[in-house]
Amino acid sequence: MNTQTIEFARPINQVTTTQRWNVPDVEALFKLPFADLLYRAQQTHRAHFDPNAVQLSTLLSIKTGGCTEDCGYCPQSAFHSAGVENREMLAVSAVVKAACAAQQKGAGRFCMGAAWREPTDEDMESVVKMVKAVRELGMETCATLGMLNDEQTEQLRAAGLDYYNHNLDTAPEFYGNIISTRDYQDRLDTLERVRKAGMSICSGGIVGMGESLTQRAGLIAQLANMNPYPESVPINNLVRVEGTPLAQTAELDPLDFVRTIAVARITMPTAHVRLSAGRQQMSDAVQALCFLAGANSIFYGEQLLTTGNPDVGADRALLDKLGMYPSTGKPE
Ligand code: SAM
Ligand code: DTB
Ligand code: SF4
Repeated sequence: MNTQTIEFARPINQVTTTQRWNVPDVEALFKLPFADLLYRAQQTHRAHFDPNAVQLSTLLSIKTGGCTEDCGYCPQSAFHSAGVENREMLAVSAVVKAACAAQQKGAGRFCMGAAWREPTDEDMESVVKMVKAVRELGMETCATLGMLNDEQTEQLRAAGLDYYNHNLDTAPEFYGNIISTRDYQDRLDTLERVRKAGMSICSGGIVGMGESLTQRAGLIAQLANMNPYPESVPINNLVRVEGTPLAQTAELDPLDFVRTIAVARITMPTAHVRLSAGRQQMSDAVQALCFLAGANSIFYGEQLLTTGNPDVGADRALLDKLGMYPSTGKPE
C-alpha cells in the first residue's frame, strides 16, 4: 500500500460557516445530472483535501444491547427483537486491547459506542478511563454514548476526547416516524454542549429509511447549517436488520446513496465525510463512486457495532486498487 500522507485538512475547531443552505437549494443539488453533481463534489473535495487519502476509524461497541430507546433502525433497542443480547460494559483492558489491534491495522481513530440513552455517573468513570488509555496510544478518540449533560461533557473533554458522535439521523420532519423516546431538540442540545466544551463534532445520519428526497435534503441542510458544521459527517446506509421495524424498508438505489455523499461534500466542504454503515452490502464500484463523490473516511474493521463491515484485507485491497491510502495512522 502507498504510504504517502498529505495534510490538507484545516485545523480542528477553526471553521466558521459562511454559506447557509436552505432545503430547496440542497434538493436542487440532489436533482443535478449525476455527472454534474459528481464534478462539483470533486472540485470541492480537491480544493480542501488530498482526494486519494482516506481516514480510517475503527468502531468498538463498549456496551451492547438492551437500550431503552426505540430507534426504529436499531438492533440494540430493547423495544425490538433483533437477537442482540443485553451485555455488560467491556472492561477498560479489553477496550485498550481492541484499540491497540486497530492501531496496528492502520486505524487512526478509535470510536467507542454504547447502547445508552445517556450514560450514568458510574458509566462515565469507566468511559473516562477508556478515553485516556486510548489517547495514550496516540490514536484520535471518539465516543458515542447518547445524550450528555454539562458535567458529562466536561468530563469527556477533560479526559481528552477528540470527537463526540451524535447523529441527527434524519430530517426533523421525518424524525417522529423513526424515534419516539427522545426528540430532535435533545440531539441538538447535546451537540451544542459538545461544541461549547471545545470538542469536535461527528454528526450525520441514515439514508434509506423511507424518507423522501426533500427529507434527505432536510437532513443535509440541518447538518450544513450548524455553525460551525460537524468536522466529521457519517453518512449511513440503513442496515436492514431482521426484527427491527425498518427491516422491510425498500432498498435505496445505490446511486441515490452516492448522491447523498456528493451533496454532503458540497455543502460541508472541509468536513470528513464518512462512507459509514452499509458498506458490506455495497459493491466495490459503488464505494469507488462514493470516494469520487467526496467521501474521505470509512469505518475500518470487521464489525460496526452489532453488524458486519468488510474485512480489513478486503478494504486494503480496495484502497490499493483505487490508489488510495490512509490519511492518518501508519500503514504496514
Ligand atoms: N446509543 C447512542 C445514540 O444513539 O446516540 C450511540 C450509539 S447509536 C447505535 C449510533 C448511531 O448508529 C445511530 O445514531 C445511528 O445513526 C447508527 N445506526 C444504528 N443502527 C443502524 C442501522 N441499522 N443502520 C445504519 N445506521 C445505524
Ligand atoms: C455512525 O454514524 N455509524 C456507526 C457509528 N456512528 C456509531 C454505527 C453504525 C451501526 C450500524 C448497526 C450496527 O452495527 O449495530
Ligand atoms: Fe439505543 Fe442508540 Fe440504538 Fe437508539 S441508536 S436504540 S439510542 S443504541
